[in-house]
Amino acid sequence: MEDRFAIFYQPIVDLTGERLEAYEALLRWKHPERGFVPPVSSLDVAEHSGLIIPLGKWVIQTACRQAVQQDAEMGAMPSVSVNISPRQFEDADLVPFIGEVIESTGIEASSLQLEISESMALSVDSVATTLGNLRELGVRIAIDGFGTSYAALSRLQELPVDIVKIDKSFVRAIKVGSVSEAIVTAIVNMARILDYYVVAEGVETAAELVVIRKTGSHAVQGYYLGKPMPPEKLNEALS
Ligand code: G
Ligand code: MN
Repeated sequence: MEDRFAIFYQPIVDLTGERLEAYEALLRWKHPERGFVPPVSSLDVAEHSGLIIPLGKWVIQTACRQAVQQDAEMGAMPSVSVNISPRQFEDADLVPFIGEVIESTGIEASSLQLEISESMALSVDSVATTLGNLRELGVRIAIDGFGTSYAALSRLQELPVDIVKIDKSFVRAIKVGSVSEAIVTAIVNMARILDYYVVAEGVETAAELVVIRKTGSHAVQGYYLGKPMPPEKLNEALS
């Protein structure tokens, strides 16, 4: 895998202290000519062919190993957040595998976050059981793309979830006094009532950050705060 793929990490920053809370592990494909590219189309192929299972396992394993290494080098242990695809989520081996990775890498279980998309959380029947089993391992669960199926909040509420990541589409070009500001504020309020830790993703400008601060989110992620970067760079960003 190492010669064809790499993991980049994107900072998730605390709103009040601008402290690094976590970083999201994002898969990059080493393209022979174009360099590192987000493997959008190949991920789709991987998902449909079942290759996502070994690839996804490699990402979980590598991200946990690098997080422990980071901790040893920096003495700082932000959480690492890993995306789980629908196919991976339905794999019967997911829960035992994550248990093994926690054991073998020595990562603090609470420092591992698993991101599952909101649409998946709402469509998979066994979601509550699997999330419950994962939570028992001590990992934290994040809902990615939060707010896109807004009407389904009552269903989400029944699931064991710790973190919600407000979808980029709400954050894009948000302005003071705009309708999107009102929508994000409403989503954040609702999420806070349910006791979720709220991350606003896709913050690209200083102006967007100013508005997002007012909405009451706990943390932010986006190009303005930091682009996905290789682990060596993250070390520099941490120091
Ligand atoms: O689905 P998920 O939220 O995991 O998507 C993460 C993707 O979003 C990554 O490919 C990452 O590079 C991209 N991304 C991260 N921050 C921003 C941003 O500020 N703007 C845009 N357009 N994309 C972003
Ligand atoms: Mn994500």
